[in-house]
Amino acid sequence: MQATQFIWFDGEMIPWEQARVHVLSHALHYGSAVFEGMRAYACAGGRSAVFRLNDHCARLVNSAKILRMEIPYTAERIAAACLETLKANKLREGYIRPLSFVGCGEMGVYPGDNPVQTIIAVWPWGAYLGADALAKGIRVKTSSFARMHVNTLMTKAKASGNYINSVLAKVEAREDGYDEAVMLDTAGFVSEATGENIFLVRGGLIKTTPWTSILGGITRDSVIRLARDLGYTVEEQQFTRDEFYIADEAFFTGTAAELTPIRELDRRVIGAGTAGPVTKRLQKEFFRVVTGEAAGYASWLSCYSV
Ligand code: PPE
Repeated sequence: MQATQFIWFDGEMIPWEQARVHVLSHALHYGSAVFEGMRAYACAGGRSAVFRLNDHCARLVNSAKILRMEIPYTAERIAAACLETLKANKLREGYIRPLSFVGCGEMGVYPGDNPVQTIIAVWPWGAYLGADALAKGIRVKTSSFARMHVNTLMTKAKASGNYINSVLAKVEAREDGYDEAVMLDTAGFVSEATGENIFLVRGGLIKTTPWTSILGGITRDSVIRLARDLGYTVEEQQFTRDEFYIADEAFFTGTAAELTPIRELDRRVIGAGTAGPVTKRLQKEFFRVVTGEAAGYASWLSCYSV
């Protein structure tokens, strides 16, 4: 990770290397934290824009609500602080990571009155799944780990503790020579990847997993809207791994992964084994939208200049 200068820490802008927490923080022991990931893109005329800033901050607050954690800031305050942090670091494009966590106080599972602390860090972040991934697509594997059951952990909360399931799957996939893992839900249907939602294209129809065992991806929501605006039919429907094998095209969506084509699942080549035409069209449109080049999506962009 490429360090920047300042981290926003409960209302103060402090030097990156001084942003420390106590080792007895509740979140470190029990995973009691919620976070977000956003991207800022450089636009024309020296301006920049954070993609769907307000929606991400609203999701952060909702994640906390699900966990019964009280963040002492509104979504609006956190959104403003994200822009302040980008400007303080003079970052024209990069990744934004707000995190609210249960801090230090009483020890034990019950979080009690331990303070909820919030940080916002920003840093430059290139292609998440490797330099070639966006152009050529990636190789993925069905994980031996199931996505957590909807009553085991709350999949709609972007909660730190949930990510141990992702870490297990990601490590397995990488050690087995794949770029990413596809996880099935506990009923056996395709759910999501370790940090991405999943789309298939088959017979001109676009399909993505319903909002059940997945995190409601903001990129997913954006791509559904873009695809429909381009005239495609998009269905939110369960599908199995073998439907995935015989798809014409497949891709992942996520803030970090953006829109990454999938060229292989479990050693079955998907379609032509490269980014397909629908994937490429949506990818192109996505990058036009996030950089402010497509008309009609201005409400998704929070502009700033450094
Ligand atoms: N599912 C999961 C499990 C997930 O973590 C993400 C984002 C998504 C779907 C897509 O959501 P959205 O970004 O709103 O479209 N994963 C974040 C964390 C990546 C990381 O390595 O950290 C991200 O993409 O920022």
